[in-house]
Amino acid sequence: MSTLYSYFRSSAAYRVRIALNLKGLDYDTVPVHLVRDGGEQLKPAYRALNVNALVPTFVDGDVNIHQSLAIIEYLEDVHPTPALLPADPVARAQVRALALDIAADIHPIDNLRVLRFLKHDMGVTEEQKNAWYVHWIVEGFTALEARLAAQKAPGKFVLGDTPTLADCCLIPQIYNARRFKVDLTPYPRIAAIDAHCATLEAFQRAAPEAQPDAE
Ligand SMILES: N[C@@H](CCC(=O)N[C@@H](CS)C(=O)NCC(=O)O)C(=O)O
Repeated sequence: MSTLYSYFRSSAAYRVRIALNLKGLDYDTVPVHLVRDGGEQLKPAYRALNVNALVPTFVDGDVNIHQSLAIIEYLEDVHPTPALLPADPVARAQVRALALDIAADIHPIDNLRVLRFLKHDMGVTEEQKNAWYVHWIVEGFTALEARLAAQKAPGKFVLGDTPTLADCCLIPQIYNARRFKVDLTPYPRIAAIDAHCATLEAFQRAAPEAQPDAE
């Protein structure tokens, strides 16, 4: 059985948990506490698995893959059905682009180590740190909502009526937005996709509160 090194609140690990569940794949969870004792991700034992000191890491026998999107694309290659990327090249590129809007352009600037650096090394206040966090979500969600609103045939998910890599990225980012009390009313399409995904078992089982290390 494969193992996912995860943290219940990690949105990057949450993406992979959704993908594993959508594909019906069993896995073991090894929690890596990102806060306790200065952060278990920074300890030698975890760095030996993933020198980046970030979760998730996916391990299956000799296979060790880091980066949530690379893990999901690996799962897609090895277990192609149900597909998380459309077959059509244009739709495939669009799904990847929407996933990257979140995973490359919103999430990294709001990551824990960035927030820690802002607070402890740059001397910003807690309020300024939170304003930074919310700012990048609002920027990203405003653009994403505009893209979703412009779709000619809006579906239940980010693109169409089946869940894709883009939904695996969006739902955890919405969880983060709620944690930081971002008002979601300006984003009705995003909120509708979230509401629909919340009815599905694969998303429910991947949620932070359903994890063995949930606090
Ligand atoms: N691009 C990476 C991001 C991984 C990442 O930033 N993980 C966060 C949790 S969501 C983390 O481990 N943060 C620990 C830290 O910042 O020290 C991926 O998609 O896997």
